[in-house]
Amino acid sequence: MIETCRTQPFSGQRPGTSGLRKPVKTFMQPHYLENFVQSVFDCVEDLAGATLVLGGDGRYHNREAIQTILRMAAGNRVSRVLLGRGGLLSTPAVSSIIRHRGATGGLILSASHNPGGPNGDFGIKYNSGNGGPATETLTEAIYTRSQEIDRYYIATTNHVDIDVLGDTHLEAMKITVLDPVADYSELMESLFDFERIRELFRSGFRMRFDAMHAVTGPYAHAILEDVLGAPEGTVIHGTPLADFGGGHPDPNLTHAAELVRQLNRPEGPDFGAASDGDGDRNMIIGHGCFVTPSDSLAIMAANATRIPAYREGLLGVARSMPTSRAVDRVAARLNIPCYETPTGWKFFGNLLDAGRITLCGEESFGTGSNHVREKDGLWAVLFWLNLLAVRGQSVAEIVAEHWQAYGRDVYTRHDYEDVDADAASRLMQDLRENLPGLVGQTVGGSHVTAADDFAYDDPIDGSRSEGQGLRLMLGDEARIVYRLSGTGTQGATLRVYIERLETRRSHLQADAQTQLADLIRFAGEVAGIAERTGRQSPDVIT
Ligand code: G16
Repeated sequence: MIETCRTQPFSGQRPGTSGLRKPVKTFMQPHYLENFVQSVFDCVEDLAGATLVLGGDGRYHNREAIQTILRMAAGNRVSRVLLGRGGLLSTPAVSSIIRHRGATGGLILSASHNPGGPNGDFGIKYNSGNGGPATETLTEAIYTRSQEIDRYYIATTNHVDIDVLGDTHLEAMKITVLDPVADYSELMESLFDFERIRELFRSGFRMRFDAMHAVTGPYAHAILEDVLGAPEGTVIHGTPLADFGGGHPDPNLTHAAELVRQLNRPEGPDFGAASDGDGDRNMIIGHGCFVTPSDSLAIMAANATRIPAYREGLLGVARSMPTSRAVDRVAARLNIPCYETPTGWKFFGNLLDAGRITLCGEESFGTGSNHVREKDGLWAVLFWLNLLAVRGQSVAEIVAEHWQAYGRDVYTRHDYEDVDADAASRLMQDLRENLPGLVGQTVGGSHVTAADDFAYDDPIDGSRSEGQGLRLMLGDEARIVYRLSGTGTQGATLRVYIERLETRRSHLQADAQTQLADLIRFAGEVAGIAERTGRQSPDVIT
């Protein structure tokens, strides 16, 4: 039976950089999840009779939310749901299933790299028929709907078994429980030279992949160990846990500290990688060598033709605005276009769909290509494995050669987390007003040559996105960017991105914090970070 439940709007259901993310406790309030899901359903065209993909990263509340969404999908006359077994699907796997099985769209349950458990975060986002995150136009429509909603539709059936592969029914709706890994693994095999990677492992090459007790565990065990023959033990923290083992599933130098320690030991492995809660982020490290996400994107672009899927060359590349300009230098040399978009994977979708770009990436540990419409953690790891196998060099050697050829965009990001939200927005507002006066000032020998509030005009659909981050451009190809994160759930997170091009060979390997010290100091002073936030230093440095 389908029931119509009366409800009232909740304030604050506006999707952020990537869907709606809130503390689990917020999502567990009666009607909270239902209101948002119904708002999505009310905005998706041709929902009745549609096929949807559904899965999440396995965090606390995932299984309960899946049951609710299944009953609501039946209540809204969806004809079929493709569901990952146990409610698990990585974000790139959802994107791939939507595309390859011709689904109308999909719902992903994840708060990405945010901690899980009863006191952690939960999240939900809708991906459209191209497999990519809903556009800003759609997320705004969903938000508007959530502010006027007064009813939702739900089947009264009790419980669906989500752990057994195969078909079941809920009212008239068919539910197909899929192996979460199979389709994705096949797609990866079609892109990379798996035989070459097998040879690499056979030759004694050692790797550690840290799944951080999140969704990529089953994918990494299956692909790296079972299919590619990496020795057992290559994948660490490979069992998804509802609270990620109490950890923070964010693949960076702070939160994947154990992996970093292993790679830095003299007898440590040759290659290390990690992924986040929902499997779309990646961190790449070599033996004693961390590859910044911006450099990783540039190195991938420069070497793409060595990888089977990209042998024909790249149509173009794109990066989010705060990502370093390392990839721009590669694009210039390859004579291909390079687009600069706001933060958020959704801004790459149109460029990928229109065939303007093949590779794209962000400083926030995200890289991807036109094979899906999400960033893809394991894809990036396989790309690097394939590259290491073909070049027969270490990660450090590949990075060093790249810097010698293109220069090094020395880069760092400083995050101030859980800052008072009003103080953070005043800081940004005042800085915005002061931008014109900063032009012409000199800092540590560099001149501020331009300053603006970044806005993006989408070349495909003509939409304009304003207020996407404050930029100070300096001489010597230096830059400082300030943004407020759109993914945090506590107070505000201020991100400051600092970079400068280094071309002197003797300085290429120097420590980034030391090399950028003058710019870091200037960035703090200009925005008054210490006085306004009460913080003397950032919480996370990457
Ligand atoms: C999301 C988005 C990314 C974005 C990142 C950080 O990633 O998909 O495009 O770069 O958030 O955004 P912000 O700087 O606003 O916090 P994920 O992995 O969290 O879904």
